[in-house]
Amino acid sequence: MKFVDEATIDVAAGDGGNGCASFRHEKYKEFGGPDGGDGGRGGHVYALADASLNTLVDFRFTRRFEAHRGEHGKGSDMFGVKGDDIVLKMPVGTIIADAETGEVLHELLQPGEQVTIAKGGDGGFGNMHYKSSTNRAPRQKTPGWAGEKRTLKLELKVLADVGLLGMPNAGKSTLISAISNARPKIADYPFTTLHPNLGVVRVAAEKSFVVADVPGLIEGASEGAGLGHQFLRHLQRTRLLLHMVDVAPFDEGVDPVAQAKAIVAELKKFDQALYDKPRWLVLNKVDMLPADERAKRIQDVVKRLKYKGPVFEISALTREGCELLVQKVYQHIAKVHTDSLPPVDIDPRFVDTSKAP
Ligand SMILES: Nc1nc2c(ncn2[C@@H]2O[C@H](COP(=O)(O)OP(=O)(O)OP(=O)(O)O)[C@@H](O)[C@H]2O)c(=O)[nH]1
Ligand SMILES: [Mg+2]
Repeated sequence: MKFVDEATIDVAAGDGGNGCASFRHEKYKEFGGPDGGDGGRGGHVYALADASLNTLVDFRFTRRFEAHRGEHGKGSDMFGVKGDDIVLKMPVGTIIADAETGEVLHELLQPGEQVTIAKGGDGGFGNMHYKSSTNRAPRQKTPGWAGEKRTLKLELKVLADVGLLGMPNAGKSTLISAISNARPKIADYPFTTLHPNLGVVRVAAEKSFVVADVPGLIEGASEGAGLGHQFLRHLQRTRLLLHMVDVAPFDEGVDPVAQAKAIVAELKKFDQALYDKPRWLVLNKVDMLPADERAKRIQDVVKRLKYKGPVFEISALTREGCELLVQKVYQHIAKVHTDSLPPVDIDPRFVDTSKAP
């Protein structure tokens, strides 16, 4: 399942510096002539396709990017210094369009591809530029040209990296709301979620992944029980499944272990490849367990499930354990991601964005 991640940003290239009008004043030298230098060019704004990024979430935190202006020209033949350029790193596949007209300006297709998205203004001419045989003392100078300023809409079609799997009411939608920008409906009745929701999780600057919340799965789904199991196809291209289990079911008669086993059986019936994907156990609603029984109850669930992989104890409601889960998921995704990428040469000159505001 694809969804479109979007961001709108303002970019401003630097204005050019003004040209200077000045005359050479030196001892014993009369009529020294014009020596006003040109202004420096304003900084450009570039977009660079970076294969290690997979969402546009960073552009929702910083929305405005301005390159420096060029310096003004000075006397004694001094040209203004050009303004520094800035480079905005974007995921491969980003479509850059003019926000007002909708016109597509660029599509970043190759890792390392770099395009200019706002051109710095040229510096103005100093008066030394206007010197001629007929005008030996020109006073003309021109101001610098303005840098381009525009509002851009960025769009990226993203695929989910991680899928949430579990019984209705396990807390899948609560978790995606806690960790991502998605705000699906949450309620204490089963089958609240009828369609998959995708959310972008920002782990840190330039570190993010996409998570998919799907409807609840129940025993017999392969025969059409509940909402069936067709929606599981949305998880087929993910790299990791989080199996959410409610460890404190409201109904005392419900056994979390039996529920978890039923989910795994349904998964296998749907698709062997999905069943074979890495799957981590996420025990949710630990806030509902009495403190003195918590460790024992969790140990019991893990033991009876004969589960050997990573186990997380969380409360999607209070957010306990969610930060750790997010960090571990990101490490896993980033590793799979880089392992599957061909090596690319990115011109190191363009990688440093430390000067970006
Ligand atoms: N106490 C507690 N309640 C939780 C927790 N996580 C979710 N809930 C509650 O459990 C109920 C179900 O949560 P949802 O997030 O809608 O569950 P879901 O897995 O998305 O359910 P479906 O969409 O029906 O499949 C809601 O009333 C939530 O407030 C938790 O960690 N602790
Ligand atoms: Mg839900």
